[in-house]
Amino acid sequence: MTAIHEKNKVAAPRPETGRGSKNGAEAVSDMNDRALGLRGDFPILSSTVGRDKLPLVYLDNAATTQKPRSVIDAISGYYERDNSNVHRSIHELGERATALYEAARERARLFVGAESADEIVFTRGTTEAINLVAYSFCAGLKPGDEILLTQMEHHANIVSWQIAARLFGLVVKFVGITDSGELRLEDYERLVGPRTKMVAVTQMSNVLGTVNPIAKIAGIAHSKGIPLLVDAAQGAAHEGIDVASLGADFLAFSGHKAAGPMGIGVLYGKREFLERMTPWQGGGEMIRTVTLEGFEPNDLPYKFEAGTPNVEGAVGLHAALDYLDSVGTDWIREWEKVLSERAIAGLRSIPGLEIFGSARERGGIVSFEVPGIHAHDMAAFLDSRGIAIRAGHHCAHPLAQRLGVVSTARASFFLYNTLSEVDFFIQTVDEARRRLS
Ligand code: C6P
Repeated sequence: MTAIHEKNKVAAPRPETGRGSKNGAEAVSDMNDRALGLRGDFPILSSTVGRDKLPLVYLDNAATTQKPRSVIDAISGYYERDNSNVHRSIHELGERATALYEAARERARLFVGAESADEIVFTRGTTEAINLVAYSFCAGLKPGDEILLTQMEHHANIVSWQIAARLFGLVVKFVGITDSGELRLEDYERLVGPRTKMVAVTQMSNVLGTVNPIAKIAGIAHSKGIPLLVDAAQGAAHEGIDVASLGADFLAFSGHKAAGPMGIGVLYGKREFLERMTPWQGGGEMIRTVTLEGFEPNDLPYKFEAGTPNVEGAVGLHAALDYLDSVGTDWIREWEKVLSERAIAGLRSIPGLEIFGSARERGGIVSFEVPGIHAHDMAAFLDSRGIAIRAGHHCAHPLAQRLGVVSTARASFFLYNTLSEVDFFIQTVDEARRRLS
């Protein structure tokens, strides 16, 4: 444990963070103790950075989270004991690897609350999952049909549809956002029309931290018979997912943003839609038969998994989902709320600093700007103190344009961040303001 993570350095919690039946300060202190304990599960968090060997303060969790020992061990254990190609080889290792791969699919089914493992397609991540739906679903549409997105989407949930629109002659429309960074729900009533064939929205904005009212949006879409795709890249590990209560017909998330490895992600799709959709990539495993004249696609979900899959990724994802459920997504959501409320309160006390987004429902992502200091300079200054944040447009150009900025600095939290880290972060942002402006 490093100096800024020391329990005795935890500052008194702010009164507005009180929760639960215990006295607020006590409850927050208990949660902080738990976060401190959980840090021990993540080997990288005890490492140091920079020439001065500073303790790492990792606040770039929206870009990717760190991985617990159980995930690292699951991946190396797979290569030490079980590695083989899947669904192909009639030998013991082949069968073991296949069983592990399919067990991971069942684990993902449980995590998202899908009815059947056939509705779980492994992809490289959220981006590939959305591209898959944008291509395969839109291939069945007619020129002039419409896709309804929002202005706060990540490029993965914009450009995939724009490519499909170019290929199939579709029209892409956008729901706007308010000055507080919430969706203009009234736009749905205005923009959903007879040609709307898909509504797609992010569960949580990767810039504003806004948590969107997915069930309400699903209600609007479903009342007109339109399916809903949820981009759960920022929601999966932080808000929890249940496709039935969200009303998601499609849902995408990435393993690496949920304590799992890179290069693996999940697409959930309702059977009725997946069955009607055309395969998007051709190759091994996705076919039942092939002749020189054509092919017969395989059953779900293999129809959408062409080529040798990322088995190590699936094994690591399985361990990650076990880990998240052992901590509890309710607890993670509550803790990140405490951390972000504390960060927002602290940042608000810094003269001139602007925070982007003040939605009523928000998660552990805070974007900000100190006028006169470029976000990259802010990030570099924080890095010089061992604090990792992200600076830039966060792959959301249209949102940056709506906010009137080129880039912002962004801190994002996860289950292992502590009150002391938040306080050190605020102190260092203020130091940057004094030194750089
Ligand atoms: N956002 C961020 O720092 P991939 O790259 O496929 O794992 O996830 C794409 C993606 C899709 N939707 C949302 C809401 C996202 O936040 C992301 C990834 C990272 O904000 C990298 S740009």
